[in-house]
Amino acid sequence: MSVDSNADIEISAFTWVPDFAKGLVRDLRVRWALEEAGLSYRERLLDARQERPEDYFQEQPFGQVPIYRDGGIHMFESGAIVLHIAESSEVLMPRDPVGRARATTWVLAALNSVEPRITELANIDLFNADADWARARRPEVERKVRERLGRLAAWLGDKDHLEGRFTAGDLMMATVLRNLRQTDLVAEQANLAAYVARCEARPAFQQALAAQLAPFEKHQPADAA
Ligand SMILES: N[C@@H](CCC(=O)N[C@@H](CS)C(=O)NCC(=O)O)C(=O)O
Repeated sequence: MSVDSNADIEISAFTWVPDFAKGLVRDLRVRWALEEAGLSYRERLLDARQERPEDYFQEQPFGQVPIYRDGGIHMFESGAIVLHIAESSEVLMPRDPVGRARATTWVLAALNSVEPRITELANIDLFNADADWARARRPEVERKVRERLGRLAAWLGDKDHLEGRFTAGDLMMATVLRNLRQTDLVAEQANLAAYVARCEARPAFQQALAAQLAPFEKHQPADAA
């Protein structure tokens, strides 16, 4: 694993999260990108159940994870961070302008066109499942997610990746689609399910996932056992 307390790059993450969030916290994207790029990083671990330290709001105005620091570079927003890391990695970002434009486009498509609908569904399923408003709203939200996934599956067709080879766009899209794991919506599209599995099978993803999960074991709160 590339977590190294002496590394120049620092990212933030949580010490522990409940089961529904394990493997989905957005530092995973950054860890994965760093693994793909072959870069080591150190962790700043925060307690998700406590107020953020006041100085953390200087790093992330909304108090969320992840942040990224490397020397004078201080960043927040997982999409911006992944694009930044991708600049130094041909694995994540093709060198040719056409390939770069397409990879960047897919990172933004994942975050702007796919993630909002998926987040709305996850908010219903994970936090509000029993609320009357959620029961009333869910079918329409699910329909909209299914519509987006259908279009995405049509784009993907029988390709292995969104643009023929793995890029930061696939990394971002796969992490977004994983937020549907409480549903069968991805499984409904066989090529999408295979696509997510293909991305998850990458050694860099596996290392990133293991690194996110590692602190959770150590910091398990007594009332969560
Ligand atoms: N748009 C932000 C969202 C970050 C975000 O939602 N982080 C969550 C964890 S996945 C968080 O820190 N939640 C705790 C909170 O909002 O206080 C990004 O992509 O970095």
